[in-house]
Amino acid sequence: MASLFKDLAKISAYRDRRFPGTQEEFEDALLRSITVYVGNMSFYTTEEQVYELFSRAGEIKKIVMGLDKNSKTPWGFCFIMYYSRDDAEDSVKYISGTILDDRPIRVDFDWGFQEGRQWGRGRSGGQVRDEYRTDYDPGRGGYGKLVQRE
Ligand code: GTA
Repeated sequence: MASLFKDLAKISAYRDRRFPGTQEEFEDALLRSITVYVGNMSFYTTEEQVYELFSRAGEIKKIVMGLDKNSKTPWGFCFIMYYSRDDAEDSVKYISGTILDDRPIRVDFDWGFQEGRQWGRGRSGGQVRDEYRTDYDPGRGGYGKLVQRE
């Protein structure tokens, strides 16, 4: 395995509160996973654009676009499943931080896609962190949802 990702502290800052296992199992899943999560995407970015960029790291098995629970439309994140671990690692190493639709995207190892994980978990239907956002971000629906309600 590539040495960069032997250090668990570097592998992911994100912890999924809904992972059905121990911390050790979670870390083990991240080290073996062939799935990556992509965040900070524009709501307007399409699956075709994601495919085009991420297939540069290797052959893609499947893409699942993240959706708003209410509108069922793309909501700025997605999961990408590769066929090989090396390709998933390349995607985190080389594509994270690059620009897609004028935005720096974040690519993170993911423990594995399961049905239901494509939905935003925020009370508004979108992503949790978008609810707390206070800046105006035209690519992600304007102000954060809580600010919009004030
Ligand atoms: N692999 O970084 C990630 C990642 N993120 C951010 C979401 N997902 C991710 N997967 C990987 N890496 O399947 C996945 C989730 C889920 C789907 C949608 O995307 O596993 P979500 O973004 O709507 O919800 O998920 P998630 O991930 O559960 O929320 P998050 O960002 O961790 O927030 C958790 C807690 O932090 C909440 O209790 C919230 O109250 C609090 N919080 C988050 N952001 C803020 C903030 N800015 N201010 C205050 N509190 C905050």
